[in-house]
Amino acid sequence: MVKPSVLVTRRWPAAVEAQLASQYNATFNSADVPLDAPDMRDAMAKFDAVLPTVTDKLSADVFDLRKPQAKIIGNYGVGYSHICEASARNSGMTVTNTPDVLSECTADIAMTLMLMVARRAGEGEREVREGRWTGWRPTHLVGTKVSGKTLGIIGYGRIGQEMARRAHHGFGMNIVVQNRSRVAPDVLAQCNATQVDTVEDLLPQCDFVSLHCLGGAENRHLINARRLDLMKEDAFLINTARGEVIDEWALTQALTFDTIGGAALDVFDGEPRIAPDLMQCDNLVMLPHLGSATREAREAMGFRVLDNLDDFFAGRDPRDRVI
Ligand code: 8YV
Repeated sequence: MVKPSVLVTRRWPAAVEAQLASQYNATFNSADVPLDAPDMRDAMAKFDAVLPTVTDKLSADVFDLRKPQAKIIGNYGVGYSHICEASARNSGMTVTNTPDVLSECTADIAMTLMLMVARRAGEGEREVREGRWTGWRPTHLVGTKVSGKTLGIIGYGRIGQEMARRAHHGFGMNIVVQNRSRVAPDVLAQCNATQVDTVEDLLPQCDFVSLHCLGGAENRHLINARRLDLMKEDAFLINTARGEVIDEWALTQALTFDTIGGAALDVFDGEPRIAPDLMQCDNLVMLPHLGSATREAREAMGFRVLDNLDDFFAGRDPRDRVI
């Protein structure tokens, strides 16, 4: 049987690339430079499967082909707001993602960010490295206690629930949840969490707010100036979801005028470009999209894509089919 042709748009962990090479007629991007739109269109016209990441924009024009060869887009990652859903649906292509295998590691990064911003770890690190540390004193870089505080979680899917587990069972935090659908009582009970109906209900009660909702058009600027205003003036905002969920201009205003305590971001609108104003905010921690960046998670994500491909080309419905 002829092996299906597969394009892998970025470098993947070696073990996964080896497996892909043995099972498929695989083409790898050895330069690891993101594909531009014409290259991506080209890929859709030539390969049976295209395996993109968050750095590939699969907008409507990429699907606008008379006769695409691609039958499946096996996304490497759980979020797929970089793929135009309507166009993918119209084209009849199957789209899969990689849930579960990165939930713990992404929640770990959200915890890292929460602790870093509350305890001013970013400021401290910059001070030490820049040779500005003058020694211990009782008033030096005094932060905010995390244990026992109230954490609001917007989006109570797999990653939101992992975040709650860490915060509640590890740090004794009270958990308040906002989610687009009703969360089952037994799931809430695992972390003694309370669900509220709206983002407006959640924000004023929380010392920390962590975003775990979908990205894309439906949640663009979910956190805007009006909602930032509803946060306590010493509360912290954490984002490991997608950059577009926060209106970054409004966030810069809130950080500059201290209307919130601080923020910590792993994702940015238009990343890897960072809005210059954000760079000026000392009460902000920034990481370069490290949510799933562990050896374990990145390998598991790759093997999960392989499982989805194997199912698809064997005529089965892939377990992680989202379109
Ligand atoms: C991935 C992520 O590494 O899975 C996601 O949605 O945000 C990241 O952790 C990235 O999307 C890879 O495509």
